[in-house]
Amino acid sequence: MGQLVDGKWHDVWYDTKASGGKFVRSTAGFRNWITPDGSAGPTGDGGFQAASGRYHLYVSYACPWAHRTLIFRELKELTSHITISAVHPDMLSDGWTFEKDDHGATGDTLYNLPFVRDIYTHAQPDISGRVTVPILWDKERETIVSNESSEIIRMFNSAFDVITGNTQDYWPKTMRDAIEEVNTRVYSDVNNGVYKSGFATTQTAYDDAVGKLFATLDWLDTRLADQRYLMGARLTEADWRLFPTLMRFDPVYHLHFKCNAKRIIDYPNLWAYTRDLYQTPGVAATVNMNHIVRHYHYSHETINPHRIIPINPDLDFDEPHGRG
Ligand SMILES: N[C@@H](CCC(=O)N[C@@H](CS)C(=O)NCC(=O)O)C(=O)O
Repeated sequence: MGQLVDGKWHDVWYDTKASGGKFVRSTAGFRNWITPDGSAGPTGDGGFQAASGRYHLYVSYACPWAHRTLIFRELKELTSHITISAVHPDMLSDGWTFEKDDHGATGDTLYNLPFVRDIYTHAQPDISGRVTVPILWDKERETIVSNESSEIIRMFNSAFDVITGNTQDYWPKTMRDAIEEVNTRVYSDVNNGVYKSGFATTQTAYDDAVGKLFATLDWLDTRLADQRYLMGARLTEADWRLFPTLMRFDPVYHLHFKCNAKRIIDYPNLWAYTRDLYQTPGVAATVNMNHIVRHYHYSHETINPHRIIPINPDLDFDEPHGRG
């Protein structure tokens, strides 16, 4: 774990002193958009036209933010158009690495570089900032298009439709405001809420985060009592943004991040909904439970100094869900 300062690697853990023990996630630095015609998107520069084989996705199977992008790559039939490299699950003093393993870590299939930080300095030699995944890479211009997952999934949702012929829309125009409202609460209290609980270094910061987390899980369980998906009958990006956190909750966050008031299997609607989403064609292939469990327990020395990997519940995500 560390960050780049003027292109040089510094091995430092998250600093929570300045924020009263709270974990504060930094914002992503590359915010360009792939568009069908190469015109500029809502932020960043233009010149990133959708094309088959031009773009590459660097992911960690452990990372919930990267997981969203893998799901959209599957659902939008982009697997033969956007190549991927998957990092090693252990994130230690060198940050994410391209070591290979037998469980899905591929190495850097583009440049054969040793560390993910080398991808950032390849894009910008004097770069400062955290070295995060996912990274959407442009092979033609040899630079990073975006390292912000919420924007990468919106590009995947529509920018390649002419190439793939897949016009399934997970961010329909008429539902955007309502989706945003759910996304905002789910991001703050659930997706990021588990990290705020787990990385808190004061009781107050932990109490605040974990209280909001379970209040929002209760709210979601009630919401899902009489509708199949978060926005009703239609599957949208709101569901795909929540799902990666639900998949990791019982095996990792419950114990490792002290999110232990309840498990997802204790919520009848949320648990059936998690299985429903998991059983959506293409999605199971994006889940690598080995990398998920290994990454958190092995990488976060401040939380689990002896790096013991716990036994974990044997969850059956394939069990019939009875929804829809
Ligand atoms: N805003 C980013 C956040 C990505 C992120 O924080 N990824 C984590 C892995 S789960 C990471 O790479 N952390 C390394 C670090 O913070 O140094 C996104 O959603 O794409």
